Amino acid sequence: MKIGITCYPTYGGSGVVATELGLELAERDHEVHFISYAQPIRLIGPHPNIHYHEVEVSRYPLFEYPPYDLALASRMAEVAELYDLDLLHVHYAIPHSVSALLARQMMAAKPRGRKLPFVTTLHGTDITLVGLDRSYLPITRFAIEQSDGVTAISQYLRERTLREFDIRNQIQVIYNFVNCDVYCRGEKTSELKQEYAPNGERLLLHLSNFRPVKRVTDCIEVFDRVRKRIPSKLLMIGDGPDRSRAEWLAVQKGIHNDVIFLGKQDQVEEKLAVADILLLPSELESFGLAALEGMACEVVPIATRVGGIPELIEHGKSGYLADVGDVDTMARYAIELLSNEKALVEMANASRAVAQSRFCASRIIPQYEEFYRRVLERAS
Ligand code: GMT
Repeated sequence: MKIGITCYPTYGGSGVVATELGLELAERDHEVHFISYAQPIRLIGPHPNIHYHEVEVSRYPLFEYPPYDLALASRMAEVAELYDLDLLHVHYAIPHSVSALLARQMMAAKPRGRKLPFVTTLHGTDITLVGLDRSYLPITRFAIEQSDGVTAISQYLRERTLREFDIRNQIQVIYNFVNCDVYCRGEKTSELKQEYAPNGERLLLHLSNFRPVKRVTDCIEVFDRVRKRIPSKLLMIGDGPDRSRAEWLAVQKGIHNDVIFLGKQDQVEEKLAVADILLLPSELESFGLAALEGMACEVVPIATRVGGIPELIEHGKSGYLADVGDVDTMARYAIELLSNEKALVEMANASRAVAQSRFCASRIIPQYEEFYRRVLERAS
């Protein structure tokens, strides 16, 4: 198939999923065309089946708000025609599904009008935050309803979308995935562990875009409690609006020398694999891709019992769940686990087993391929 993929290229889990999906599809001999305003961050190195088309947005003085969604729609239609795309797959409803809808109409209106179906994948904040903003709700609902196929990344998100948007589409759940051959402990793991924990300290880790919904300061609170009992360090990977609040809190608590802010990282799997525990204390998480990536690397997740996280983590078996803001309980789980090597190893193995048996790319990508086939059949 020839598939056009659009996502937010530089920020957030939806862009990561879209990029990894494109890479996996390209490996399976599909032709993939990324259409976006910047090259997706995880799209490194050339691949014969991957093409990237940049969307230029002109900054004419009259445009106080440059119309990216229109430029995107034009580019989608252009690329679809030039490269004879079979379909578009947009990640994150706003504004991508609206642009795809326009591109579909542009293609249909051509003299030898042709079909360009599009699939929308809902990721989370496009529904739970942005989509419910009154100014976006009607257009988001309309574009979802107009999609030729809709997928959501958890049951939670599917049900919430159907309920709150009151739409009649079928929404298929296709979970987030991880390439278990890439996300695993490897040759470099112990060398890197030695670098961050030279005296054999335990390693806790957080990975996100540091937005308020991630509650990054809770990571500092949890770590502060753990560190009082167990020699340990905290690795903070990523960047975003709440980073400086977290840095300041670490300074105020006098623990900043043991909290390592690494910023945005390439080859995130190598850093993840060094950790014992991954903290994900989010206010809301429609799936929790970072937890899954950690689990594939045998890192035990301690997360909040919100959104789609319980679909991934079974409390007490493949990680721990606590209420939002309950940093004492999260710290207690971490201390208990880090004090019991046997329990830690067992749970780390259980985490990896969950990633392998339910969420590996090899299981999930065929679901997308099948979904595309059905959409194309219906559209023909
Ligand atoms: O929260 C983020 O990291 C960004 C956001 C996005 O859409 O870019 O992530 C969402 O999509 C991820 C991939 O599907 C999910 O694993 C995250 O749970 C989800 N984030 C939220 O729901 C807050």
